[in-house]
Amino acid sequence: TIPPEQIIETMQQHPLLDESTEYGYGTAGFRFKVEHMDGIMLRVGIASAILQYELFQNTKTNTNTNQQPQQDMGVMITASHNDESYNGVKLSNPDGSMIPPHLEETLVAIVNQRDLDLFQNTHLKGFDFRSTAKFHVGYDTRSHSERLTSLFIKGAQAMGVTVINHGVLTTPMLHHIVLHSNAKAYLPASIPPCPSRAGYCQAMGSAYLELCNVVAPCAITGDRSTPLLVDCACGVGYKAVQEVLSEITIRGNLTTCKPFLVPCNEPGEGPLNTNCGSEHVQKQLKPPTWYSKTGQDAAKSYCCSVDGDADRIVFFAASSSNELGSLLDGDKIAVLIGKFFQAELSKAYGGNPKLPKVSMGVVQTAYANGASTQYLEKNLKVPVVITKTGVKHLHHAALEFDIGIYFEANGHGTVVFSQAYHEFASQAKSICPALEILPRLINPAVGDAVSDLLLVDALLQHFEWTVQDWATKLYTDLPSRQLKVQVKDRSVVQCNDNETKCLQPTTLQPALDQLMSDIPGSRTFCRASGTENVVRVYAEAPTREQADKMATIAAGLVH
Ligand code: NG1
Ligand code: ZN
Repeated sequence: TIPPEQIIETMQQHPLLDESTEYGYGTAGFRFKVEHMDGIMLRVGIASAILQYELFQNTKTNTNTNQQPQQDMGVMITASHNDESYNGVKLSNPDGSMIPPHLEETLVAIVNQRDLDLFQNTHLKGFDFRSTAKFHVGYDTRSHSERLTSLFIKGAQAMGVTVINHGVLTTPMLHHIVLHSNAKAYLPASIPPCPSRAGYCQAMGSAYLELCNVVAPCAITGDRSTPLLVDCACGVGYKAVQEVLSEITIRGNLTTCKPFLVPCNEPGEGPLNTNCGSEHVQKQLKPPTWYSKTGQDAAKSYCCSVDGDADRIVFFAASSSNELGSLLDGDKIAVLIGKFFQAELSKAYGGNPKLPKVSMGVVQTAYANGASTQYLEKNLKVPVVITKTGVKHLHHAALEFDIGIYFEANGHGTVVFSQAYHEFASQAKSICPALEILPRLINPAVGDAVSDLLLVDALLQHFEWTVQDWATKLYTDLPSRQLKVQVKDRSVVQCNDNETKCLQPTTLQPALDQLMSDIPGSRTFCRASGTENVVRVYAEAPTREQADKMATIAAGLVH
């Protein structure tokens, strides 16, 4: 611990760049052009001790929670799908989820305190500097991430926080490590704690092999005709996929087989997230540009793209070297997982009707393709909840179900399981071993591209489906188009609670309503991004031309 005067001196060396704006905790943390991040990172480090202190204080008065003092928390330094000119920071709760709104408020108040008399801040009054806080830290491959991490560490250590620096990680690895560091409080005994990068890779590799063993033995018994090409967006995903693949190869005695996963597009091969990665594929509806160089037979393509911190994934098949044949987005992943769970549950209840009942639901946002929502509700008869954009909102809503499947259309999502589910799965194990294996392959803390790609691969092998089968056998997406509108101040656009209607400017929604009534079966909405200074426009309609035209008109209304 260093004396307060020295902390203030360090803060003076790293001031907040913009004196007049309040830096907000957006959809997924503080995320700005990198020149703004130095001052923010140091202050987040200082605030980290107080966050843990507040969490502990709150739990003393809240008997409904099983949180105990001194649980580890986490910090990830990344700007996810944004380009290299951005960086950011996201914090993790002890259970690996995103921090709750009251901690975001504390953090924003401390980070934005402009006068340096920090210790008069209400959050710091009475703060005990013998901090027992412990933070796990990870960062992405951006050139500035390591430097920003050291500023976080400087601030945190000044407050007496113990920092465990795990180096370069995927975002979901960091959250998994935090969750597993507090295993006793949050994980059932059937999930062995593995709070490290190596432990994560071992857990993923062994759960994938176990799952294939019971639902798709063909996946791991010989050469695959078509391996899965993984577009790693020139980021952290590359090494993670390599390590998990090597774990699977060794554990599964697959050294003589052709690898079923081929990581492509490694760091250094091009600028991060530029013309590649899940955001490019999902929003531009185009294959990553490197795909044309692979010389792949487009008819057989089996590919996926992750984003810069590997918490999102979309799958695709190309129709030619530079055209997308099919896009399998977060909605398609959620439906695939839901369909599998439903089949396993009915097998379990068929074998033993006395098994306790568990609920299952899917959480989406307004960006979910209307055809997916309809398929879930009408065909699978699974309840669907629509929340605001941002996984923190989806995650929260998913906790209401025993099996809570949540995915944003952009491929960011996972499945959360209740305690009741774990008890059910252990009883159902002899009939349906997959039900007990899945919570070890799925990362319950946060969306995880590596975990998702293993899960999807096992399920496609199980159904004996190609990507094209997956694209056509469930439902057909309504053509949709997303556009970004550059604006001076994105906050002029304000929405209702689940972002389906614009409240400000008041003239906007009536104009959007008129557009929708002109095209039956269409839908459009606009909202301010929480990660970039843009307004996002979404449109879906019965034909591609209508969707594109509608998006262009709606974008014109925003200007
Ligand atoms: P914003 O920029 O607030 O739309 C984007 C994504 C979110 C979420 C965050 C965090 C879309 C439309 N929005 O948020 O879903 O993933 O980034 O990465 O894809
Ligand atoms: Zn991401």
